[in-house]
Amino acid sequence: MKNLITPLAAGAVLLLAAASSNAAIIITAQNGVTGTFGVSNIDLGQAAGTTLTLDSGAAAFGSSVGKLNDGDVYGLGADVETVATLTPTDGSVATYHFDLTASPLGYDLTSIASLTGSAQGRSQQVYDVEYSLVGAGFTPLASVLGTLTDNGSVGETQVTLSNLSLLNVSAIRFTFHNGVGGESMFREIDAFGTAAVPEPSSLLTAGMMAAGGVAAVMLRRKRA
Ligand SMILES: [Ca+2]
Ligand SMILES: [Ca+2]
Repeated sequence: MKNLITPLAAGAVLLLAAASSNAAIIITAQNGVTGTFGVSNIDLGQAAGTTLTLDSGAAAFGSSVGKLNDGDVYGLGADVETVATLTPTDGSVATYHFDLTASPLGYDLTSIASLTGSAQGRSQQVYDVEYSLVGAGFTPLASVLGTLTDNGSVGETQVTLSNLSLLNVSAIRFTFHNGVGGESMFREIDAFGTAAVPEPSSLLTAGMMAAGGVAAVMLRRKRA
């Protein structure tokens, strides 16, 4: 089995290098009235083993970080309430940690969607997002600028970061900044992707090495 592990690990390193230089991200922002946008409850952010932490800053006005990945937008409250949101203080940091027990190679991330909704002028989105590959530290991915999003006056804003092509991701981290209305009311952040699988070339290499090992053993047996 040792032969199998070594080439897979080498293949994973190659994937990581490719991922960090190939990301051609597309950021789109849409504004709408209350109820315009939906959220997912089957995204990676809500996978069974995913954990979500508020690493620094605070959830203001009775809000909580867990509202980012509960698959719900307004809960039982009205849109003006913060209880169904994470309303992060300026500079707050929140991180999704994906389940590396379920998928040791991490996850191939395709898109991220964040939704704000407010009747208090708190729907503008201003944040930085970073990603971490398995076994590595955080790397900046993108900055969502308030100029892309709603001016904070009405309704909802959905921001989508697509075409990510990030392989072997273990975590994504968000640093939130105040918009024109002060702290913004984030109602969900969805992360979409799939469990990473070894590259076919890695499997081929592993298979060839395994076959080579078998051939070598057969050769030794023949000679013996
Ligand atoms: Ca979700
Ligand atoms: Ca939510």
